[in-house]
Order: sequence, then C-alpha cells, then structure tokens
Amino acid sequence: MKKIHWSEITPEHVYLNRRQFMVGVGAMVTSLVMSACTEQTKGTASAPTSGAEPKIVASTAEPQAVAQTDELGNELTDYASITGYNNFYEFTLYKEGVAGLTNTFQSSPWEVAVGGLVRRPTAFGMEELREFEQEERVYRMRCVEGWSMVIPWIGFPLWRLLEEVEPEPEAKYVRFETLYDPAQMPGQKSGVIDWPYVEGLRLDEARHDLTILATGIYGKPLRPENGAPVRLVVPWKYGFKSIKSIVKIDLVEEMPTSSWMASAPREYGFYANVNPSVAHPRWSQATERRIGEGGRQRTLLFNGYEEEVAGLYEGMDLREFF
Ligand SMILES: Nc1nc2c(c(=O)[nH]1)N[C@H]1C(S)=C(S)[C@@H](COP(=O)(O)O)O[C@H]1N2
Ligand SMILES: [Mo]
Repeated sequence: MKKIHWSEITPEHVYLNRRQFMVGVGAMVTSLVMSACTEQTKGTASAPTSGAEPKIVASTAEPQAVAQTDELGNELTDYASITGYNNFYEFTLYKEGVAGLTNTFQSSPWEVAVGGLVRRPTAFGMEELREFEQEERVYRMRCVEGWSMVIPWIGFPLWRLLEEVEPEPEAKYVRFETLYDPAQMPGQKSGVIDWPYVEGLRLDEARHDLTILATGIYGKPLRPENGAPVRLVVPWKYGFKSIKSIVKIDLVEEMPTSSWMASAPREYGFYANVNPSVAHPRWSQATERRIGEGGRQRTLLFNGYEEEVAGLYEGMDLREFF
C-alpha cells in the first residue's frame, strides 16, 4: 500500500499552526482511509483478489495563495513553473529535470540541528518547526543567472528560531548546511560543488524580518524540488543564498565560506545582494527574465527591498562586498 506521507497532504489554511495542521491531517487521513475501503469494496467485482492493494490516491487540494500579487503588483508565478524549473544541484544541473528525480526523496523524519555559539543548542524536528506561527510571504526570487519568479511562500522568520537558541555575544554569522546523502541525491556523486551545500549570512541579515525559513509554497508543504522540508529564503539576495533542505544551522564567529565562494570566488561573493549595477564577471545583471512572462525587465537594487534592507550595508562599498 502506498504510504501516506504528510507532505502529500495539503493543509487547507495558510496559517497552519500545529493544531490546525494536525486537525487537517487527521481529517484528510480519515477520508483517505474511508475512500480506500470504499474503493476496495467497489473493486471486488473486477479487481484481482489476493495481494491486491486498495488504490489510494491522496486527494491533494489545488495550490492556493491568499495574495494575488506581490507588494509591487507583480503577478504570482504559476505553481507548475515554481515546481518544474529548479536549481537543485544535488539532483541535477538540468532545471527541468530536478522534479523527475525527487519522487523518492525522504523528507520525513527530518531534523534541523541548531548549534555553535548558542546557549541552548537544539535539534528541531519538523513538528517543532511547524509550531512557529506560519505565514504567507510573497517574495520575488532573482537567480544570479538572470531569471526570476514571484513565489507565495509559507514559513516563519528565522529570527524567531534564533531567539529560541539564544546566540552568544561572540556569534557574528550564521552557517547553513544542506543534507548530504548521495544515495538520495545523485548530483552529490559529481564534483560540481564540494558537498554538502553550505551558505551563510551575517547575524543581522539572518535576524532581519524578511529572512524566513520556508516550509511551503501556495499553501502546500514544500516539494523536494523546492527544498523540502525546510529551506532558507532571503529575498534581497541572489537565489543561491536561499539554501534548500537544511539539516544544520550553526552560529559562528568567522564569516563562513559558502559553497559558491569556494568554487568560484570571483563570481559569487558572500553577500550576493541583488544589484543591477554590479555585473557578474560573465554577464550583466541589469535585467531579468520573469519566468512565465515574455521579454526582460529591469532588475531592482536589493531585488526591490531596498527600503527594508539598505541600512544593513550602510558605509559598505557594494562592489567590493559583492
Ligand atoms: N542545497 C541547495 N540549495 C539551493 C540550490 C542548490 O543547488 N542546492 N540552488 C540555489 C539556486 S541557484 C536558486 S536560484 C534557488 C532556486 O530555488 P527554487 O528551485 O526553489 O526556485 O535555490 C538555491 N538553493
Ligand atoms: Mo540561482
């Protein structure tokens, strides 16, 4: 029998606090079991007998977002594009091929170990992460390669998690790590990156309210191709900073070396703030292609979040700290 995995079950509400979520799951599982029984009964006439499994198809609701646009009036990118055009090098470098390789990915059980320079190191299970009040955040996502999407995330601000573990005064940066499991992630058998994928933020960037840990998209739990069960989203930085399928978060004193800094230091800096006037060594960053729309549009400084985040970089030369 097909195991019913929580990620296949769609929460109906955008605000999925744990209780609502559990209620939703309970109701859904009950109805699945009931329909399985019905199916089996109905099927006796035609279906083979011994060993035959009742056919269970998880009834997943349509992807739903509360918002219709982002705060600038940009339309949301459609769910098919968000889940069908991905950068996830742990699986493949071929964007349209990621989704086809994630079917058996085990995103449950899952734990995120938060430690380093903190008073209360804690391993959070997904149930515990879902206890942080979840909200919808519509963010533009701008890939360093020159394409972008508008995504209705579900998640919660990272600062809430950091508050729980109580960073020590010496903590200056946050270091994030993706799962390393080549048996499940075939791309990790190749050497494009020195695995596991590592990213980092300055502590004040990590504590900024725009920085979230995402657990869903369009009201549904994250699919593996988008970084299930939990990934970072930092909307004013190039997409590669938004590390997927996180298993480890450490508060550290020194600036972490991200995977992309390690592999091409002159092309991918630590800051990676979206900036139309700082070209990538191999291409301009002045414009972008919005997936699902024609033509190119101008890229905005800090991806349009200048008012919120420019203060973090006061007095810094954005060309030097790219
Ligand atoms: N672990 C991991 N995280 C990752 C990546 C990756 O290859 N591995 N790709 C990054 C890049 S380059 C982008 S643009 C975004 C893409 O996120 P999406 O596929 O959910 O749109 O994820 C980022 N996070
Ligand atoms: Mo990217």
